[in-house]
This record gives sequence, structure tokens and C-alpha cells, in this order.
Amino acid sequence: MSLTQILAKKTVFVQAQNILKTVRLKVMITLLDYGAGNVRSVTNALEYIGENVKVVKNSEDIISAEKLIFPGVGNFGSMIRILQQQNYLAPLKSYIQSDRPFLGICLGLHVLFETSEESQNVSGLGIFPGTVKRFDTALSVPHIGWNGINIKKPSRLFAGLSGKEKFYFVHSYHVAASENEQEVLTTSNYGYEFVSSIQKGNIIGTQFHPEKSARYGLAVLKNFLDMTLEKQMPITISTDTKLAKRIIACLDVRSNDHADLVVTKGDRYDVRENGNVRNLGKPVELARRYYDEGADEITFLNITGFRDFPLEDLPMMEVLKQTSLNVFVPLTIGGGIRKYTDKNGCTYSATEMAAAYFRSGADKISIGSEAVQIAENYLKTGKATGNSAIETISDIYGKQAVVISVDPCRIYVQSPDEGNGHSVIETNIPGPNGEKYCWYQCTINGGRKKRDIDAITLCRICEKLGAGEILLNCIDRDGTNDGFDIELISAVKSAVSIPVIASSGAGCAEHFHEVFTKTDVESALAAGIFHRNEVSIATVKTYLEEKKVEIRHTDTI
Ligand code: 1PR
Repeated sequence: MSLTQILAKKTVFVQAQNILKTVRLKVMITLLDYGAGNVRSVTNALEYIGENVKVVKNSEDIISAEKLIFPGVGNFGSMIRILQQQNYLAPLKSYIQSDRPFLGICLGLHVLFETSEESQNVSGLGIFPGTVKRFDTALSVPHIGWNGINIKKPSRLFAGLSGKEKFYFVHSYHVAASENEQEVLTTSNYGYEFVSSIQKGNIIGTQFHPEKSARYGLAVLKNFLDMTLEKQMPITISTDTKLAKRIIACLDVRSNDHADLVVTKGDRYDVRENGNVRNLGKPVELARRYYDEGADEITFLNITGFRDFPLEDLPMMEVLKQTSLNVFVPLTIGGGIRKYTDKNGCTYSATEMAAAYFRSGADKISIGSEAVQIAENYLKTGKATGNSAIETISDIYGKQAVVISVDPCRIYVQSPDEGNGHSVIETNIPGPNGEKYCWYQCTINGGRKKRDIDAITLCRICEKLGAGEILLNCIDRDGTNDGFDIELISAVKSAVSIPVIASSGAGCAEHFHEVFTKTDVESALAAGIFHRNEVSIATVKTYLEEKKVEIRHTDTI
């Protein structure tokens, strides 16, 4: 055999060996889905980084898994109950006890503990001793948004990162930093220090959602899967992390007169110009653009959802599915979430509609018109029914998944007595007849119908029923570029203890600074200025940073 032939044979042999190695290394990632919440995000994130995903269909899939990820959402007690019903609990425990690679996300971290204050008398897996606790802070709960990490121990999880990155958190319960100190990888601060990731052998839990933490989150997922990585310490070791103020891009979506689904934008909710629905772009493309530009969250509002039936609105579901394929920040969807009877007499609950949105890639749903009707019923009887859309959806998916979208407008009055029992505020923006007082009237069906309930009362009732966040629009300011209605936002923010998203009226970066310094809102949303390319998300963030407002930097990897 000639030297050339020997070399050629050797090359083929080495190539074959490499192929074999790749096949052997390419382990299928098993994903534990127990039916509540958005496993689609995790699947999308894993597939985006080139992994093959298998979703658990029976207990055998857990037993035979080589790498298991458990993205838990919702309520601790109902998670354990469902795991038990599906015969997943014992196989999960024995998988973890065998020390094969496991990543538990959020509730998937909580399950590793003995108990949780969220559901007394329900036992977790007890891999770590201790009880998961409810946040006990004057800050808004749930803790929602992008927060940093304090590195406590070297690990492969944060290899290649600087330690200054922020990750997306959404939770009301946490693991105390004082427990299991040996195993704590990172802590974060929200009122006080809590555990944001933990590791014992190959068992890892993160309180934050890597699948929703943009490119740095994807890097964490990759690091978890790469068992060949050495333990590393990121360069920066911070000691106190800060929650960033979120900048949210909102896409009002509806069909135009040619039946194309378009992003539109109104002036005080009127989306037509010369009789035609304004067309500002395609939903999936715009969402992707805002993700790249650093949006901390993206909201889709199906603005004609009140008259359509969302379960038949397949294009809207498709928008979510397509967007979630490569947008790795939280996605909220609203519009038409209510009980509905179709033309064949079949009735669908609001929870079924929400479930369809979650399955299509939504992390949160927003309820508008239906929330007003739920609150009106509550006011009539003074009692929660236990079966309203707010209660049922938050019960299954967790309160953090339920946003209430409020569409109020100002009603001026000469004195507080003229408010007919509504929450009247004194205003610095006098009414047309010099009125110094106003209240904020709720509307439904995209501002078309006014209701006899004020925005402050609505938000209080919705919080009581289990809502996790308020999206506070303002019809008077919508599309005007005049700035947020600071008086409305301050009044609502001080009436509730859940996070509030300020919306409507942003016209320049200074307006974001104003709303973050004059009120305590956690986030601000805008539509028109972003769609019309008048101000970019990056410009807003740079301005806020110069003014010392905490923001999340757009990832550079
Ligand atoms: O009532 O549960 O079916 O939900 C319908 C949803 O659609 C509600 O959240 C409602 O706010 C929204 N909606 C309905 N009609 C309109 C409309 O404009 N005709 N859009 C509409 C409301 C308000 C904002 C907007 C901000 C920021 N859009 O979300 O994006 O005001 O705008 P800006 O920065 O340009 O000022 P349901």
C-alpha cells in the first residue's frame, strides 16, 4: 500500500471516529412537561442552540433520560399533585438521586426542596433541606424582571460570562440565601438576598428563566448541557444586584381591510387614517426587530379579540409560534380572553383560551374587557366566585402569568363629591371647564363602551382575585406623544402591591425617565415611537443609563 493510500485510509478512519463521537455526544434532552405553562419556550431555546428535545410522555421517559430539564411554572401544590397523578414524582426523585444532569427552572428549583409556603402540607422532593418562602418585602410581588447575580461559587453554568449580566425572573416565592450555603451558586437581591441558582453534583436549579433571558440565558443553557466545561468564576463578583426597569415594546395587532394581520397604532384608540387601518408592519418581523434592539419584553394585543373568537384566530396563534422560535424574552398576549360559545354551540372557558395562547409560546396573558366585567360582578356581590378567568388562570398558571390590561379615560368633575363614589384625584391638568378633579373611567371593547367603575377600584379587585401585573393604558394619552399620565400611574401604583406597566403617550426618551423617577412603576411600554422609528429602544436605554436609572444592557454575545 502506497503512503498516499495509507494516509487516505487514516483520514477516513479519523473522520469516521469524529462522526461517531458527535453521534455519541449528541444526547437527546428530555423535557419534563406536566401540562401547565410554557414548555414551548424551553423547547425553542434548546432547539435554537442545536439540541434535540424529547418531551416526557410517560414515567419511562424520565427513568431513561440522560439529561433532564424541568421548567416548572404555576403553583407548588398543584405541580406536585399533577406530578403524582401522572406517576412522575417517584421516577423524578430517583432520576435526581442518581445524580444524572438535571436543570430545574423556577418551580423546577422549588420542587427540589422539602416544602413551600405556597402550599402548606405538600411535600417536595427534599433533595435540599428547607422551605421555599414567600417574598416578605415592601417591594411589589411577584418579583418580575431582569435582575443580576452575585456569584458565590465557581461553576460551569456561568462559564464565559462576565458576571454582570441580568437574567429574567418571575416569581413570588424564593429560597432563602442563608440555607444550603455550601451549594448556592449565586444569589440575587430583591428587598434582600435570595438564592438565584444552586448546584449539588449534577443537580442544578435556577430561579431565573434562562430560556427567557435572551442570549446570555441561552449561554447558560448551553453551559448546563456541556459537561466537559471546567468550573469557572466570572470576572465580576457583584455583591448587590438591582432589578432593571423594563422597556416593553407593544404591538397592537388586527386584520386590515385586506384581511392581512398587521401591527397598527391608534390615536386615542382610533387606528384608522383616511378610513383605512394603519399598517405599521408585520407582527413577527417587528417583534424580532425589537428583540434585537433590546426590548425587555414584547406584548401583542389582539385589539379586535373582543369581537372575534381567539381559538379560531389561527393567524394570531401563528404569530406567537413564529415569534417564540427566535425571540427569547417574555411574550405577553391579550385580546378576547373570556368564556365563549361558538356557532356550533360549543362553549370554551377563558382558561382554555389562555392555555392555547400559552401552548403557542405566550408567557403571560392579558385580560382587558373581561376583567372589567369580573370586577363589576365582584362589586355587586362583594364575593369572589372562584371561577372567574382571573382566578382560574392564575390558579393553574400562577399569578405572574395574569396581566390586567386597563383602558381608562379621564372624567373631569368640579369636586370629589361629584365622583359618584369613584376614586377621585386632584389633578394639575385642569379639565375643559377648569375642573381640578377627575376620576378614571374604565372602558371595554377597545374603548368603545364606558363602564361605571374606576381604574383604581378595578386594579384593586383584580389584584385581590389573583392578577399578577397591571398594564395601565390611558386613552387620553394613547398615540399622542405627550408623555405618560403620571397622575393616573401614581394613583394606581399606590393602590396595588403588584407590578405596574406604565403605558400610553411616550414621545421621547425623557418621558421614560419622567415615569421612572416620578412614580415607582417597574416598567414602561410604548408602541408608536418605536413603530415609526422616531426613538429606538437603544436610545431610551442609553438615556436612562446616563440618568442613573437601572436598565438591562442588550446582550453582546
Ligand atoms: O378587551 O381583553 O379583548 O383585550 C383587548 C386589548 O386590546 C386590550 O388590552 C386593549 O388595551 C387593546 N386595544 C383594544 N382596542 C385598541 C385600540 O387601540 N383601538 N389597543 C387597543 C390599545 C393601547 C396600548 C398602546 C399604548 C402605547 N392599545 O397598549 O400600545 O397606548 O401606545 P403609544 O406608545 O403609541 O402611545 P380584551
